[in-house]
Amino acid sequence: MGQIIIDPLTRIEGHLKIEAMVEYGVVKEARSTGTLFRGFEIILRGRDPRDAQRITQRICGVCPTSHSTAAALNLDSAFGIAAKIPGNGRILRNLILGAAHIADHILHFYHLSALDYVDIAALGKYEGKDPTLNSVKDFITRGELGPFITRYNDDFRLSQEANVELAARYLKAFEMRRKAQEAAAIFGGKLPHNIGIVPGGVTAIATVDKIASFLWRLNELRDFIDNVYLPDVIKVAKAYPDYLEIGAGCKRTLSYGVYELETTEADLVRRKRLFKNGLVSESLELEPLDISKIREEVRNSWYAEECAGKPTEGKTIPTPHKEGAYSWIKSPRSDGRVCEVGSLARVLATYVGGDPRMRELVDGALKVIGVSAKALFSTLGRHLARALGAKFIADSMPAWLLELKPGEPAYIDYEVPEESEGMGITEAARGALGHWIKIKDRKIALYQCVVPTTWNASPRDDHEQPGPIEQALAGIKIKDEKNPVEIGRIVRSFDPCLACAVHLLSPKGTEIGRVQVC
Ligand code: NFE
Ligand code: MG
Repeated sequence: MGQIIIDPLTRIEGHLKIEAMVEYGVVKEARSTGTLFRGFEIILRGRDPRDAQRITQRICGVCPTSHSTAAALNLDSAFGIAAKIPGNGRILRNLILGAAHIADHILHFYHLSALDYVDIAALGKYEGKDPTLNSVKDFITRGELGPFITRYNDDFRLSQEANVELAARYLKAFEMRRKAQEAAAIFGGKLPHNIGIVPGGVTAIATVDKIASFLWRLNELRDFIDNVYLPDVIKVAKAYPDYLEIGAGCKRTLSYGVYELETTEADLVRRKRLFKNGLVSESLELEPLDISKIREEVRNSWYAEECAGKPTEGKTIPTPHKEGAYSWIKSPRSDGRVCEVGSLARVLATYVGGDPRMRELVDGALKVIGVSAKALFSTLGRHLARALGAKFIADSMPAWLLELKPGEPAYIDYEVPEESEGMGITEAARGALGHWIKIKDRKIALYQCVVPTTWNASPRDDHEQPGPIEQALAGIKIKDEKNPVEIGRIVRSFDPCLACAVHLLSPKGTEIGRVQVC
């Protein structure tokens, strides 16, 4: 049996190691390892609860807006104001998060994944007049392929023209991400770590100028999503149809739902949201979300056994020499079951939940590609779900902008309670994101995050069930073990973020190897 080790797997955020055992060209089993401990939540302990909004954003440079949203919802609930957020606050939160998600979806397809499918070296033979493409051509023909090199690949299937076109869009996508980030900063104050989303609402006031400024950026983004991003994903899906069949993994998705459509309901599981919550299996049935069933397991993680449990009981005692363990990531499970999170999960929950606009979007795209909804459980199904998710949110935002009441407050004040508990569940671009807090003496006694990549890149659990990425790799054929392009494509479709996945808490003073965490 051969072994393939990719360490680190690049063009993702952070430090992921993938090991695959291969027999006769087929992956028998795979292991996903988060190789770094970060000890992030320790910083929160003993602090003013309001610091969580600022500090948890620093878990990640890619999805801080999602962490700020989860933290604000968590604190709203702990402060007893979850059902009192003003309408403008609800809408502005949606707009800031939505713009950040759009930037993130574009990042994932063009800058983190497209080079698995698009041969950017085709620009070396470009003969057109576009100055940007010619500057990249000059760069490439000088032999400076560095930023564009794919370590593994001999399986590019697009035509020369399509490669050049997609390469041009790779460059255009930078500009689009900037526009989306600018839009988020209009109400968020700044990006990547916004200062607008706070417990109680949003600090910005909606003015007609700001609304117009947001809207023209949004219009450009919608144009890009409709006429470039979604068609490009479909083009890649048609050229690589086998990737609509492989990389499915556990075939059970979990969504918390996101984008508040009301704030009078304090219970986040019952609250109406644009993307629905719930679990979806391969048979396309929607199972209700039950937060009480979520537990993190640690048998194969470098943590003491007593760390297994619900997020509200979360303990994290690092044991770097634990026998048999192989990751710093814990294994979240819902009722003991492995679940994939991500845009696929929220698109499926919304689609199976019967949202007419989502049904039209998904069915339309599947028809153009010529596959059934089951193909969504696949490598390129994840990319399609990202693009469709981007369109769904972008198309929802103009109406929200019109709902804003210029000049009216977006924030209510509150008291930090002596003692309380809270939960903030939302969706980051990469999937279900939850924050939990316990407050004692007006200080943070416990802060726990269960993060999308903790689900997706998790190691085997207490019952030795492999995590979603591990399952997605098992059984796939590797054409050339020295060039395992299949592994990169499948893993990147999950868009792993290891910085997020290993955010975990270390008890003060714990010794980790020779590093003293305090
Ligand atoms: Ni660091 Fe993150 C997102 C969160 S993934 S990117 O999206 O939460 O674990
Ligand atoms: Mg955690």
